[in-house]
Amino acid sequence: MTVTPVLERDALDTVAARIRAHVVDMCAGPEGGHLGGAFSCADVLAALYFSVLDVDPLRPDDPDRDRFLLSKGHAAVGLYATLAERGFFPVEELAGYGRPGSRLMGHPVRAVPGVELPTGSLGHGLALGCGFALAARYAGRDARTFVLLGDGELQEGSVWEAAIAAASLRLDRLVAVVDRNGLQLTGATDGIAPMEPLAERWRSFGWAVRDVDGHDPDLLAEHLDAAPWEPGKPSVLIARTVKGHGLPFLAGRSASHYVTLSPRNHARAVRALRDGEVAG
Ligand SMILES: Cc1ncc(C[n+]2csc(CCOP(=O)(O)OP(=O)(O)O)c2C)c(N)n1
Ligand SMILES: [Mg+2]
Repeated sequence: MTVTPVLERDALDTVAARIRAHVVDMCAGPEGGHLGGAFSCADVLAALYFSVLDVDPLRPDDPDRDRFLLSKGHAAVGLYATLAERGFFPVEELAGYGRPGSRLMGHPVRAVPGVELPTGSLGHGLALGCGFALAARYAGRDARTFVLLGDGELQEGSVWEAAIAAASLRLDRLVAVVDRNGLQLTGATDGIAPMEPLAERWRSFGWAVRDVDGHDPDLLAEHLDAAPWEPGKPSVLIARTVKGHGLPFLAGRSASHYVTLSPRNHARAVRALRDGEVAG
């Protein structure tokens, strides 16, 4: 299956802005949502779904498709916005997020078109990604598997078991992205468990590593498109991001982790996005 990028590269910023706008609306509903971590990875999601991934919303079960796993499944609102924008289901369905009867729940499930596996219990996505990559190899398919991890999630030992396995198995069609926003639920990631030098850590586990600005979707797409970067090695892109990026009153703050926006803050957020104010 060949797929041409659905948009010109210079439109990725616009897509990311639309994803963030949907997230803001969803987080103003009764359920609230993980706004901060959805905002930090919105540019990664835009780059993946609108430039990199070989997927077809009309054939979500195509066996030759690339796979994407949102290992940091709590950022579901970001994934829903992206899948809807990409055409996996109607954008109007986003209004039902978190409401009784909706399949758009706090964490993604397979009932949602485009969701490969349920995620949300942190630490499992990379191992599952290894499975997809291995299965593709056995089937003789050259599909790639992408896994998006949180930086706090890296404290789960299972991530590093999977990292060892991927390098040992030479899974060079596997690409991990770390949303390096520096924050987890209760505060600064490095205040809880220092991770730097993060690139060196991954390199020492046998991965090809790139460390880039996570809010430049064109750049992200360029790097992700080019993977594998070293033959025989899995690739990891460390995306340097800001939690809540784009909302001056939440950017870089732990308070952005889970948010139910009041009508006033919803209006502030909409205004901030419209005016393109970028904090952080
Ligand atoms: C195994 C497990 N433990 C705890 C949680 C609760 N939890 C949800 S989000 C989160 C913080 C994750 O931080 P990070 O991976 O940095 O995500 P991000 O900053 O991108 O939101 C935690 C502890 C969980 N989902 N899974
Ligand atoms: Mg984080």
